[in-house]
Amino acid sequence: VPASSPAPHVAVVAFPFSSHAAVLLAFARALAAAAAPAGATLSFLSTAGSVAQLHGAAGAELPGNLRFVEVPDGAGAHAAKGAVPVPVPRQMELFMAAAEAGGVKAGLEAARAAAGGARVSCVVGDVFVWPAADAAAAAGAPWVPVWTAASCALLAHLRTDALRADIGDQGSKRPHLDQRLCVCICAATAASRADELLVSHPGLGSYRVRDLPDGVVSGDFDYVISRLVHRMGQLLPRAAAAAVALNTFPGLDPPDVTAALAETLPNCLPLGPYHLLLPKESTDAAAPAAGDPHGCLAWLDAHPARSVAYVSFGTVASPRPDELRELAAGLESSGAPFLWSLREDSWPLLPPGFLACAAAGGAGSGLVVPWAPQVAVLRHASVGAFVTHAGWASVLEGVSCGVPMACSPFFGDQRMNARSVASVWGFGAAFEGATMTRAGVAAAVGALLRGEEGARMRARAQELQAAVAAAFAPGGACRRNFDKFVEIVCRV
Ligand code: U2F
Repeated sequence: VPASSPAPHVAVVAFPFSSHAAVLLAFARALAAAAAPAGATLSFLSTAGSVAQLHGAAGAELPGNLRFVEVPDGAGAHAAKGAVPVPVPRQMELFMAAAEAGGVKAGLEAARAAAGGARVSCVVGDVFVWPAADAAAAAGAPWVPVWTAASCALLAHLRTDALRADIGDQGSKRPHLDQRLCVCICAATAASRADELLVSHPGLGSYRVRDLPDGVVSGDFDYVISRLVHRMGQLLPRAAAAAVALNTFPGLDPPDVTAALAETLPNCLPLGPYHLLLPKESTDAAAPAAGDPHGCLAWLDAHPARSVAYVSFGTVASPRPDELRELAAGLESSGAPFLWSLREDSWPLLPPGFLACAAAGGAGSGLVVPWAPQVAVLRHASVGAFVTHAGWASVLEGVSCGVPMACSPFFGDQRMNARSVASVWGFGAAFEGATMTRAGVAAAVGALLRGEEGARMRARAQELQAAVAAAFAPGGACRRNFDKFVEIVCRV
């Protein structure tokens, strides 16, 4: 930055749901550190609820040049004290309506005020919050979007209109909420073309119609996320001129996916997994004692190498009660020790005596916790298998730790991620039919920990782990792409 130019002021706009905001905050912290020499300040825009959650998270101490700025959540009267909790999809609708009706613009103004009047010179943000593109344009700043999920899912959203024209509406249900207010059902595609490979759609030839994310050709097109990603897919090619950050590393996406994306978005910069962009000290600081209140790492220390199955379904999905019981029984009968991160509101749904029995020790015993420091857990030498919903952050964390996985996708992009894991990359398996049964779980865990197929999957995961390590080594491809990204957002 020339001496006469004002210092860059970068606004980072979060989608304040599921793991999106936490992933973007990791990205923003890395950006703040890298842009500090250019004198940059960063304003991280999210809702009050999300900011409170991020503040509470372990290791979330902010760098001096990064501050939180609140944007409207749109909840208004719904948030009145004592009111019934608003289901998450409704919260998303309210937030997006507010964002479109001037919420992001108001956030940019608040960021400017909080920065002593320094105009926002660049708007970086989660692509989901597409109204940020207009708000940036109105503020005379470029919009540089950050995609948090898989490249193939982005491709499906960019091609939604073409896919609908080809395949039509395959029907099926929308994900529903149970009494725990968690998304609980997978929108299975039952239509006749479900098993067809998408060979006539560049980059999507390895995926079947049934693997496409909800809201592309199946599910409820009116559901908040379906509308959001559809609109985003239409807008992105027009609005994202300078760069698009991708949460992937060179060598992971097959060449046809990369080429198809580049045709629509020529300035993609693969620089993920984003959590690896953080300076090493801060990831280490976020790991043991402070971030591990339930003693997962000490429990893992007591087990032999590659003997434990780690189970987690991310921040939104929960198995149906019947499936939860099957999973519990399957883990017990696998004979393997397991560490299971499970929301506490699901504990009463476990089979009677399961928790006591799991804690008793011996074969098939385990530790059930409401939250685990997942990255540190997956890095631990005793973890040999990962039973996951195939949320994108989890897939990346698993592969960057070289852990093979068994995927039980629930909704959204998870079926597509599971298909990639099992059929494109080959470092895991997917539960076919999308439900977990006792026998299926026991077999999958046993195969990953002890079988020949599991050994092949582990070897494949370790190859990709090495590719991640190379991409993040000094001078590696992700480091170079991140430098480019920093240079773009610091141009004032
Ligand atoms: C949505 O994903 P989720 O938030 O449900 O799942 P992930 O993308 O896998 O992210 C979960 C994160 O939460 C962390 C874990 C991941 O970074 O390390 N975590 C943890 O630290 N401890 C725990 O006990 C449990 C989780 C959506 F549902 C997916 O379909 C999308 O792929 C995803 C990205 O857009 O967002």
